Amino acid sequence: MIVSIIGLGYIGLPTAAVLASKGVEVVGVDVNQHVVDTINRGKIHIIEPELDVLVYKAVQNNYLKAVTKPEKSDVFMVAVPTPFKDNHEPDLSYIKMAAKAIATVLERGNLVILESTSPVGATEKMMDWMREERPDLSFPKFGDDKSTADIAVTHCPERVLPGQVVRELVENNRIIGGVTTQCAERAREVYKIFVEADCLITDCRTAELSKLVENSFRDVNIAFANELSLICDKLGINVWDLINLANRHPRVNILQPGPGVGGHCISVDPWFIVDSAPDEATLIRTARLVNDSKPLFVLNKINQAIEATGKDTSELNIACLGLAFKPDIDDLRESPALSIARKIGSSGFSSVFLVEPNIGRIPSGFDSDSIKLVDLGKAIDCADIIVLLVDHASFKSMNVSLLAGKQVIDTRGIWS
Ligand code: SAJ
Repeated sequence: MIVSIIGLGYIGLPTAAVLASKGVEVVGVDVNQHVVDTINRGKIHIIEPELDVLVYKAVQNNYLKAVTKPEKSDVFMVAVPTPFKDNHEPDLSYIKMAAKAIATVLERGNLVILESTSPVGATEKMMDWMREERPDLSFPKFGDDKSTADIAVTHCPERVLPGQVVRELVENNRIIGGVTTQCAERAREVYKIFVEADCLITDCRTAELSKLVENSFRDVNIAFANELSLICDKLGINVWDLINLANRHPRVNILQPGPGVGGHCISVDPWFIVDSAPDEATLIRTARLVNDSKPLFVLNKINQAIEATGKDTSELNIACLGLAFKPDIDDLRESPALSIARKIGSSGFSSVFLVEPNIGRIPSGFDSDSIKLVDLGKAIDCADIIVLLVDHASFKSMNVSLLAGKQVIDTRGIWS
């Protein structure tokens, strides 16, 4: 069996490597030539624990190769981005491109699996885009288990946690949503090769919504914690102590507040539900707004810290600890830490020290010579104001006495 994986990003590449490690011949497809060349050298272009060794071995053993255009295969897995447009409407253009590219090499008996997080109906749209290109092939009809078709189509949303992807790919339960039950059963055979947990069969629409609901559940819960942090700030109460105490109740499990919610999943997916059911999804929308307002709260805290020094901004050095959207990864997508740091970068400080141990150069959006990417020691030494934005391991383990005499804004509560 040859499996092609379209999109070699945070999900596609680990999935390709895990499948290859089970002795499956995998073709990774990505439009980015640099990504393709990097993988064919046995290297990786993202930071994810254990992935480097897995990819190196897979390429060495000839079970994984990367190409820029799809080739004939038995199974096609689509793991491309599904961002939203300016009005929070889902942008399915990457899925459309992938569908059209796959269609050129599709053959009778192939299975196409959509893994990208998608609004309800996207799997059937993907099928329509393939059908447009290949009127010679028959495709299944939603829910019609009696029909037979040349191509099987399924939605199997990825549910792995960045930072633990390799382990979770194998250990997490998997939802397999077929256009028909037969389609789902075909896909289950593929996932059973590497998934040790349950592969749960449903239809593609339920699978689509289930993924969105999981991330919205987490977003709503983080919004609750973030709202508590605002309430506690107003009432002069330490929110971290409060949450620790409340969580000692047997049925309470409050999450942690922070500078906002980032990443390409939790800050995006709830909008797909809001877009599909705007009048009904009021709590889900409000949670998004609460989480998206948190960076502004942090910027207000920075202004208070400036005032407390009694100096002008232009006389002060500030350090931003962390730019990634969460600890110990290099992923900057939708990162509230990055957006806060960019605002700080254009606020007229004498120097802005960025500390992000997981990246090698300053990201875009920092245009002044006064902004430097430095190590933790230098930043702490030189800064008057220290803003902790990400709870990276190296920040948690640092000597807190070095912060004495500085204005400190700890958005993650690691030093509180
Ligand atoms: N965050 C908080 N407080 C918390 C937990 C998280 O502020 O208590 C913030 C993080 O700092 C980060 C954001 O939320 O900015 C999201 O981080 P996360 O670790 O909650 O989730 P992701 O985006 O890395 O991965 C999520 C996971 N979904 C759920 O846990 C329901 C993962 O299983 C999904 O596969 C992934 O989204 C995805 O790809 O959709």
